[in-house]
Amino acid sequence: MAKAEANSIRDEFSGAGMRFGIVVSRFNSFITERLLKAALEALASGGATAKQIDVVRVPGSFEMPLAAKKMAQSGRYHALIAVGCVLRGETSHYDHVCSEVARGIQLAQLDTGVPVIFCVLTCDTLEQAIARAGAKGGNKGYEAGLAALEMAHLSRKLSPVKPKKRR
Ligand code: INI
Repeated sequence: MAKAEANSIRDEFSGAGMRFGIVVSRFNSFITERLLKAALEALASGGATAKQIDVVRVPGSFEMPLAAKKMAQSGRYHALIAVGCVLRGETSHYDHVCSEVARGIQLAQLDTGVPVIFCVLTCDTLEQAIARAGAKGGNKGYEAGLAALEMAHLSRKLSPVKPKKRR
């Protein structure tokens, strides 16, 4: 008889009983609204209904970490998604926004223990962004929605087990 393997913690993609929050940057909304639409489709594919999802809009990607952290701290969500699009301009502004949003989103999830999916396109051109926010080359928003479903489950499974109360 084959020896038993270690417990495998399976990933799951059901949104039943889960709550999700999405922070969307209005900057480059032509792209971010497409990413949002696809993220909502992915959550719906897992059975998550509109009632289970809150969408919060912020001015730009730079503002997303604070909004995500506050949402995570509220205790209302099993997973969050940060949706943004940063396009390279002529100055170093792009680099500052990119590094701070990535750092801030990572800190938000590590500080709170609530998964925050990084759905921020960082592109040199609008064409590159369109290719990643459309049907043809796939849509990073859809991938982010699936990641949120998966991480919501994994995070719940990896959380401390509550000891049973003694009678
Ligand atoms: N915000 C973005 O989300 N994408 C960009 O491409 C961008 N550019 O290029 O400037 C951008 N800037 C705004 C920034 O996120 C803040 O909203 C702003 O600096 C106010 O804090």
